[in-house]
Amino acid sequence: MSIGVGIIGAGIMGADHARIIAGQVAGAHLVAVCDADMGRAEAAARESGARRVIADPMALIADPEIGAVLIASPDATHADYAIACIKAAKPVLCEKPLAPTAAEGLRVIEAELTAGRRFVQLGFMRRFDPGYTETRALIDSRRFGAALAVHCVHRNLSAPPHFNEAAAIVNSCVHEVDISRFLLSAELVSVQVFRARRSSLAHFHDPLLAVFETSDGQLVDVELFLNAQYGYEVRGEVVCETGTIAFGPALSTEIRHAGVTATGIAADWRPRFAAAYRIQNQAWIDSIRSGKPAGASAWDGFIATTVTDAGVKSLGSGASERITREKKPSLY
Ligand code: ISE
Repeated sequence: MSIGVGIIGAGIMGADHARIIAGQVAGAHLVAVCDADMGRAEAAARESGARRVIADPMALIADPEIGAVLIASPDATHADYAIACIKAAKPVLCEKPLAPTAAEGLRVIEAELTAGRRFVQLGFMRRFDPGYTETRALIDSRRFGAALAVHCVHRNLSAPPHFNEAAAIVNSCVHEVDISRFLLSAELVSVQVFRARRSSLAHFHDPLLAVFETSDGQLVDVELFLNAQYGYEVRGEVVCETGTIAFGPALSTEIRHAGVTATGIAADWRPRFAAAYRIQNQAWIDSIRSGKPAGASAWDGFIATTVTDAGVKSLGSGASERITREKKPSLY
């Protein structure tokens, strides 16, 4: 039987997920969309063909037609909605981050522990991007020896007006936190954030440079430039003992004309990670049907918040901050 999905949040990601669930995922159908802005919810429902618009997120979670919930509302609301879904025994795909702080993220872990079951898949979609999965398989094969260091580039066209330095860590850099753990199969033990010379076009100190140290002694550097002006670009390179592995950007056509080579650059993450979102959402639905969890767990989301907490602390102290090592419950 097809799983009825309800989406909380009809902003840029909620609307995109509505399109993906309605048109690109097998075994599920979109029942309803919810947003504090009814006009926005109606527009997303119209565009995706969702039958209903529900004003209250808690009513959406309780709705008997809805078997699974996708949370794409503002970051600060993720934990409360995820906990409500766990209490209602409904599987959740929750956009990243799990929460803006570890203290809030921990509440979701406690709710799953109380329920004795995992309900949450975290939307770290890069884990499903073909470039990242291939890179991880190459690292695991040790074909080029051990992985020693990773360089990451994370650039956005421009940051929204509500963004600041802390949001750059909590909302954007959280992807590199998760992908470092995913690619290297290691935990992060420290983080230090540096401020580069500030772009005159940014409304907060941008770009930032973050450096993580892993439990295996590897270093990961991340250039976070959220007002790069020219487009959206996410890529990186893993340095191994006898070679390097570069990942991203997603390939598009390359044009050679009039003495110039040109490739398109996406304006935001949706086209760049279109395959990742589609594969992620299908894996979510498949995992509900099979009972076998897929992708990042609430635990992965929680661990990421412990790192971003330390990153925000480093913004204040200017120093390298240790990350508290958490003991993983057997549920995960
Ligand atoms: C945004 O929220 C995302 O999740 C994108 O993937 C990321 O690249 C961007 O920096 C975030 O603001």
